[in-house]
Amino acid sequence: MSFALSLLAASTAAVTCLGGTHGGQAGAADVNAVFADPTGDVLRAVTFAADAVPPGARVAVVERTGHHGTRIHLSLHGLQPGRTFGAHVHTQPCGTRPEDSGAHYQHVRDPEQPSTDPAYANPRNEVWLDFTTDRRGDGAASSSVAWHFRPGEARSVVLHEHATETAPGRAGTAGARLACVNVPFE
Ligand SMILES: [Cu+2]
Repeated sequence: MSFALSLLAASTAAVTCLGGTHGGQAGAADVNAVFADPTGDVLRAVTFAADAVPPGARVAVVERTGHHGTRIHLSLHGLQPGRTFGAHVHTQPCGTRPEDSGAHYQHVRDPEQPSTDPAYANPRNEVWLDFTTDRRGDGAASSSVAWHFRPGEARSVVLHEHATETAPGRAGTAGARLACVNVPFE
C-alpha cells in the first residue's frame, strides 16, 4: 500500500469510528495510530525512543477548521508516565530517521532556518502541543491558531524530549525527536 493510500485509509477509519461527527467541517484531518519501531514499510507513527514512547502506545490527532482558524487536538495513551514532552506540527512526513519530519510549520516563514527567533518560533505562528503525561502515561494538548495550513505543507506531529523553549536563539527547540505521527493537515 502506498504511503498516501495508507494515510487515506487511516483517515477513513477514524471517521467511521466517530460515527460521522464531523459536523460538515470537511477536509480536516483525523488520525488514530499506534507507535511502532521505524522498520515497517507502512509508517503511520514511529518511535525512536522506546523508553519514552513504547511501541504499542497510541496517538490521536484531530484537526478542525473554521472561519476563525484551526484547532488541533493531540492525545496520547501509554507513554512514559509523569514526563513532559514538547510537541509540534512539522512540515514533512515521518520517516525512518528522526530528522525526516523536517522543520516546524510556520504561518509566516522565518527567512532564517532553523528558526529560533521568538518573532517566528512562537505558539501563534507555529503549532505547539506540549503535554505532560499522568501516572498512567496518558496526556493531551490542544492549540488554536488564527490561520489555516497551506495545503500539503503540514504533514506530521513530532514528540520531543522536553518542553518547548522560548528564549531568543532557542525558541521552538525541545530537544531530541522521540516519535512522530503522520497527519495530512488541510
Ligand atoms: Cu518539533
